[in-house]
Amino acid sequence: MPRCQMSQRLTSLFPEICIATFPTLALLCGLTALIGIGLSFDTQVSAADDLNASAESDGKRTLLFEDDFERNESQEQTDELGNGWGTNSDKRAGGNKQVDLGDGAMFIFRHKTADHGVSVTHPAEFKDCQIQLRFRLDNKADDFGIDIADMGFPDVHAGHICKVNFRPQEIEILDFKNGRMKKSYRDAAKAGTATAEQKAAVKQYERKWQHPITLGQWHDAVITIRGDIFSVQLDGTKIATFTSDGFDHPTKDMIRFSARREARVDDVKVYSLAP
Ligand SMILES: [Ca+2]
Ligand SMILES: [Ca+2]
Repeated sequence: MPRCQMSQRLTSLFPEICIATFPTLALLCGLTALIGIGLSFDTQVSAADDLNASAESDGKRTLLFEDDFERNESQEQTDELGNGWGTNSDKRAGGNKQVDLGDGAMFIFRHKTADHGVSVTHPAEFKDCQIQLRFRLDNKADDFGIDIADMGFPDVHAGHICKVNFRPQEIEILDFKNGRMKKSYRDAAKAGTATAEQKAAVKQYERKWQHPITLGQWHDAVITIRGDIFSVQLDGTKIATFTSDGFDHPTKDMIRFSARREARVDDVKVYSLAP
């Protein structure tokens, strides 16, 4: 019997007996319960791995691209990520460097002259997808977002279909297609003419989950978009699931990482999922 199953069985059998009668057994029981807590966390992680492994072996998941960033640029003055990545530094930061390769990871940092947050792009065509990566935030005001776009879709601003934002205290999922990036709404919002009804309507396409994301530590994230369901797993635990029909957009073709200030990213894997 695997250790985790055995210890879970022991904790379910022993509590009344040991607390009521034998102090030594009670101590043993407490230790077993502690081990059980540790193992239940492991179990969550391995359950997620099993799910991923089975999706891949069933041929339902196809790797579109991956990057471990174990390389360096030929110079340190401008962005030079290679491997199909682009950035908005020419357009928004006067060509100043905002994304660095170093220590085997991608470091995103907004230049002081930039008039917009940093965007790091990579083409990826799919309808449903799974994106795995590690990220790190170092400061209270930092965030990191994964934005999914259809660059040719005319009904939204700048191709925005949906997005997840990671902040030190929360995770946010947005259906941009029906919500705040829909052209009709965004134009009104920019012109200052959006009505209270329109503003309230946009809110139903956005959700936030309070969840602490420890600063200065790497976190494993898995986001899955399947049909109209967008889910987020962090450090092996499913944290957020949101259903909205904008996620079911059929022709997504670009992934964009965003950071308002700074973020670090590593071990990116992007898969398309079969229906
Ligand atoms: Ca570098
Ligand atoms: Ca790496």
